[in-house]
Amino acid sequence: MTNPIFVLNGPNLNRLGTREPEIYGHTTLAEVEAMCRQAAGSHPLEFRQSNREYEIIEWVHEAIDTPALGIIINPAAFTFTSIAILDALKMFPGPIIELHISNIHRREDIYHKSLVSRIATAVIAGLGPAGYPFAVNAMIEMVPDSGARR
Ligand code: CA2
Repeated sequence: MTNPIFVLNGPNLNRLGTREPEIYGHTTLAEVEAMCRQAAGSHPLEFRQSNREYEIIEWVHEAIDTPALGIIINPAAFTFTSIAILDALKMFPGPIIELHISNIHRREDIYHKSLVSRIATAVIAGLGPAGYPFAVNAMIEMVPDSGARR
């Protein structure tokens, strides 16, 4: 059994594609999930979204215990506020890709200081929804022994 890739999404991303298309595009989160599954091929993928910090922490613990091959996380606003998610991610021994649809560094100051970046293996920001399948491919290639058969 191949270890799954966890793709975790934070608050408000369930509304992707409905507002601010100039920043986030028109793609919905369901479409982002389909893009990830296509990139993953036969590789197992857990794709989740929550507006609750607690739930995201629980999912990181699940990724640790499973264990997941790697975690791709768009923590959304929790990127800038959640030491609890940072602490949970620190316990995960595998690769972590922090992902943002927008380029957070081109935006207002409040979006500049990610707590997660200091422990992330890699950071993807500004590629739009295309960043997700890019991250899935990168994760599979990052772990040569991932057993991916596509
Ligand atoms: O660019 C990203 O992916 C972000 O993580 C999105 C977060 C924002 O707080 C980060 O700075 C960057 C916000 C997500 C808001 O979700 C929306 C959902 C529907 C329409 C517009 C935004």
